[in-house]
Amino acid sequence: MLQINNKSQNKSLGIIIIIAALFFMSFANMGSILKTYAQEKTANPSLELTAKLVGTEYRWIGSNNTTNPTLNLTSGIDNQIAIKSIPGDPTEHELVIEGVSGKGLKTEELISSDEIENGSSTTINFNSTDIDAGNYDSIDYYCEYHPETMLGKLLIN
Ligand SMILES: [Cu+2]
Repeated sequence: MLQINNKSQNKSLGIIIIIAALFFMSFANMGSILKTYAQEKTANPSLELTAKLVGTEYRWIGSNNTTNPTLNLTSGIDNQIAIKSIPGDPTEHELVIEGVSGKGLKTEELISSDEIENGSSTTINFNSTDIDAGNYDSIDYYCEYHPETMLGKLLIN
């Protein structure tokens, strides 16, 4: 009698362990699903640059108000980068993306946008499969007309 009881207790314990394991596995899965969702949600708004006069210098301002932000791009997909100008500001801006190699000595223009001015905006598509990212030490962006003050980095993850 005691032995039967023990066996059924062991069986119940086994079932409880399996249920607990499934429970935690689904939780772990849920975490990664939520994480992926959060990354997708935050990926796009960060790829927005507004040309703004800050004091006496033009800067690229990111969507979360950062100056010349590092743009985090996803490899292998089209990353849309939007650039905007401020209405009433007649100064022209143009986004250029370049690959930098040879310890900063060699630069190669990869893409350039249309010009924006006076409230207009445009987007460019950047897909890492279109370029050989391994050829470059870094990939940078800048404004054709204000390359000293409107510049930043692209990170491809
Ligand atoms: Cu500019």
